[in-house]
Amino acid sequence: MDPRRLPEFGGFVPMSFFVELNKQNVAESPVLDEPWRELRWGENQMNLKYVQKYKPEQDDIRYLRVLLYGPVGAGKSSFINSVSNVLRGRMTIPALASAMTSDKSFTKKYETHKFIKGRGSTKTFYPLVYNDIMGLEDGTNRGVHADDIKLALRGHVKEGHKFNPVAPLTQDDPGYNPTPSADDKVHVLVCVMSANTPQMNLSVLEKMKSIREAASDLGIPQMAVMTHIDEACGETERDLRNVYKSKYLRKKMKDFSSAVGIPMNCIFPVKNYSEEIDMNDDVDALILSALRKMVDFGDDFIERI
Ligand SMILES: Nc1nc2c(ncn2[C@@H]2O[C@H](COP(=O)(O)OP(=O)(O)OP(=O)(O)O)[C@@H](O)[C@H]2O)c(=O)[nH]1
Ligand SMILES: [Mg+2]
Repeated sequence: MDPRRLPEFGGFVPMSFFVELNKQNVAESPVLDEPWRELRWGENQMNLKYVQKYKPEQDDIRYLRVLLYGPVGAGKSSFINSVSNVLRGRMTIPALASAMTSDKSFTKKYETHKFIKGRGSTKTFYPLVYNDIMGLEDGTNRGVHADDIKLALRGHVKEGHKFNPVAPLTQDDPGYNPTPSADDKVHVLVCVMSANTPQMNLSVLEKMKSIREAASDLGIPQMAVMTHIDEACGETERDLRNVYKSKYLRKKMKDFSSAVGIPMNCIFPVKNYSEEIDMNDDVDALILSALRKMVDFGDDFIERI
């Protein structure tokens, strides 16, 4: 019998129907069957303890300093807030993030963020600090100057210095610190980029490259966090545990890795706390996974200096 004359269809079925059926069967799934990177989702407490207990061994280094840089609006300030939330186990907002989309950086000053440990008379700070910085913008004389970030790497930028995109910091400037201590210097450099943006701008990429080269010359370890993974991939938005199954996010990470030159095993996808009002274990698991590596890489560097 002609397969197109199936009785249940009561007559003739057009061939395009079968072609369509076949297409649906072979339509590619956006997720892999197995994650390409193993993440143990149930180990939050262990990872949290690891980070909370960390203390640099050297006497002259009170803090392990992490410097974040990246394009405007990538989620640098939000990442600091997320780290603070995870360390303190509740929602906090130490770094102001901007809810407005703009091509101009919301963060303008060089600011160190410390995280409170304990309460009342036992109040101290974790020996892990983050420096937030103005975002990199497209074009010359816009956004933070790459030379200013290079000075920050060596500890020459004073706390509270307001970045001037037109004139990078010089030695005569009051914002210049001529005698940085060992813990004014940066111990880990972290690039923050969003998974939810199309290809990165060439001039921003050039700035990132020169910052990376300066950090490499100083031997500073470098890694990256890829934010906005929820907005970039529907499967990951539905369930964060799909992050390492998402073909789209894997491709995005690979593209980013080759564009900026940071190896895949130093790139960590995260979802920042943005619209949640309560803590979430899966959000924490990704933040902690990146945080643990920042502590390890930074500590390795501190051990070497
Ligand atoms: N959905 C989602 N939103 C995010 C994420 N990370 C940041 N955001 C939002 O993105 C916006 C910009 O984030 P910011 O943290 O201010 O970005 P920034 O890199 O500090 O920006 P500048 O200081 O302007 O350079 C805010 O509205 C955040 O709530 C994320 O992982 N997922
Ligand atoms: Mg900011």
